[in-house]
Amino acid sequence: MRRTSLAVMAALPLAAGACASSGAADAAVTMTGAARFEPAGVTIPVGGTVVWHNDGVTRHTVTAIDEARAPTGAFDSGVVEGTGTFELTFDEPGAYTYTCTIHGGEMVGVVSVGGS
Ligand SMILES: [Cu+2]
Repeated sequence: MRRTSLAVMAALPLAAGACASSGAADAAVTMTGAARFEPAGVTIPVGGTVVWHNDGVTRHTVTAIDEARAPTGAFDSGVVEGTGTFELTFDEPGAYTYTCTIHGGEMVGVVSVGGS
């Protein structure tokens, strides 16, 4: 788990520069022009922060959904423009499935909080 966290932080230079602060990201997810969340699954500790980064010009959202793929309202980034980021801290343990409302079912990810 720890090794994974370090690896994803290294892939996000902007966040890595803020590692010493309490606001450092515990996981980073890239939103790609191919309509994927990469990696699609991340695990963070309770109270951990995930940063999503849009690596291209395609617009995306990070929107929580339930098993029926319906929005839960738990979180919604709104539109994240190309090269933009969205950051969220998870204070409750659980598995949070999310999608991009622009690209739909093909673009799905999950954040596992306190899963280690
Ligand atoms: Cu998208």
